[in-house]
Amino acid sequence: MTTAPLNVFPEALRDSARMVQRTRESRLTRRRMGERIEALSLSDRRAVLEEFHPDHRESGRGTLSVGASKGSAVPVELVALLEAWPRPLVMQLLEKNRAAGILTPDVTTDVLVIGGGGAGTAAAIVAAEAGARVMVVTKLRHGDSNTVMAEGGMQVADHECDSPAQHFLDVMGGGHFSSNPDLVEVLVSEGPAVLRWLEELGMLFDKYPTGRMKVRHGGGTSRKRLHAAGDVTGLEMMRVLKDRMDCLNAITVMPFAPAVELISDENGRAVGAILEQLPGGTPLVVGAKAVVLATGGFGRLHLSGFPTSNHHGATADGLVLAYRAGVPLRDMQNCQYHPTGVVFPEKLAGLLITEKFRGLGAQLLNRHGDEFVFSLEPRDVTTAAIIRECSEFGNGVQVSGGAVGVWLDIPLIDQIHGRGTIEREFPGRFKEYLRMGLDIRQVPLLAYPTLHYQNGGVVIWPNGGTDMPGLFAAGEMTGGVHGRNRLMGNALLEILVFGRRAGASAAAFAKGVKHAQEPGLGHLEAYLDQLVSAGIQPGQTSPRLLPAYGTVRPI
Ligand code: MEZ
Repeated sequence: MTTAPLNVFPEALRDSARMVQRTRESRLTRRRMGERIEALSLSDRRAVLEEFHPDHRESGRGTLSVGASKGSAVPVELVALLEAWPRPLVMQLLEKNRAAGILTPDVTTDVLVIGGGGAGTAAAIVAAEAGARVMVVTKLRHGDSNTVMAEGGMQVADHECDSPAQHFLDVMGGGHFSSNPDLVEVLVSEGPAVLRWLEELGMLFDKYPTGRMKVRHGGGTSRKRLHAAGDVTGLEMMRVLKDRMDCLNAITVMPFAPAVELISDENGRAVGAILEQLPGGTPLVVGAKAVVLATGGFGRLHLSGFPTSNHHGATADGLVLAYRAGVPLRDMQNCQYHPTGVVFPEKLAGLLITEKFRGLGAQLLNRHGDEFVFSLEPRDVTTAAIIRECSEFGNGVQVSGGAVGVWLDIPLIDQIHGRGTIEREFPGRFKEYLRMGLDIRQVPLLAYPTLHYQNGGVVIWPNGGTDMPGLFAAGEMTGGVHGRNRLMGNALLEILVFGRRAGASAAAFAKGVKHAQEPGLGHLEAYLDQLVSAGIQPGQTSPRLLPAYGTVRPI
């Protein structure tokens, strides 16, 4: 047994890392004999979730006192944003609107897409292909999003042993039967067509030499249906989406132009947005016949102080805009903590260690090198079991600075599938960790749950529409597809299925309407009235745009 690679760990971690090496052979033998740690019973799952999943902490929960979902429990960090006042630039334009009775747009388009990740880009492509004039505005650069950070893959039921019906059952069960079944039906039924579309666009999926797609298991799935491009699936997806958009040569993209408020007409229809261009904050009012919101989730709010796997722009901007316009939210109290975020090295804390490692056999182990949970439970269950192992049973590995974690035994993968598998299947992470001195063919990684995904969001209809006429939404900022818990690989599918639908619906809607006669901020006036009635005075402002520690330097 070689111990040299373990020297990369501080002294305090090495003894425990050695235990992982010591128990590996016997764990492998048990696996070869078909023995595996039992999955939890439904009642045990419920018990561990209720006691240890962060969603169940009273301290993290607040109640909305205004808006369409008044009375609902949502994370306290989100209450602060939804009950804040508009940004100063919007207040100035509100005064202008009050004086003139109208907010005249600086530019117009048919379809305004807010957000340049996978869902927004898919929506823009489909809307432009349907003949609409399309403008994409994005807070950072086109493509900066959780999409490009998605590693492990996309679920699609395309193999003989599988079916959309089976996929439907997995999504419903994984979400504790709380998803909107109409949305789930759309998700799973359109999966195979989305896969074909991506192949036509040139996306390079993992395949056997025969051309057959490789598929893997994800947590909580009854079939292998995870399609991946190594461990850079989202990056590869975004590559082909951006290529397609560029080739259309018909879509205007404005980077560094976050939307800070919607505009509406006298009938309450969404008719554009106010942008606060970075750096400097120059306003731009965009008039549109239809608007698609696809701004992603809220990971960078660091709920309950958790680290996050999310990109810097994930600050719930679209939720704020839609909520002020009267669109209700659902399942907001249910957040996804990915079971395996990086603990060591500390400078990568919270970054994703993809579930694909577990899909290929990597096991979760406590400080004694013992497996304590079936590694492919649904995500919320695995997360709760890790937190219990560390906090209740004291079996976590302590890192200086107070962090704690459990081991993910990655070297096991090469022993199960043959040498070279780790390098081939995880080309991105393999090189990244090697640069940090961690050869993941030889050493396990230390992991702990990290805030990964917003399960809930704005209520949408199967066509991507919302309760506000002219406003469509797609992707992580929407709720209902995953219910209270998302299974791995369904987010990349969702952004494309519902991004495409929102784009098609917005283009069709735009064809049937004219630009607003009296664009303005009537919806905002109504929301401010509610804030005042609830005794909420000006002070905090939202949307926040960047986490407190984020900066955008002049370029
Ligand atoms: O869907 C996800 O969140 C995903 C594929 C994550 C991962 O572990 O790679």
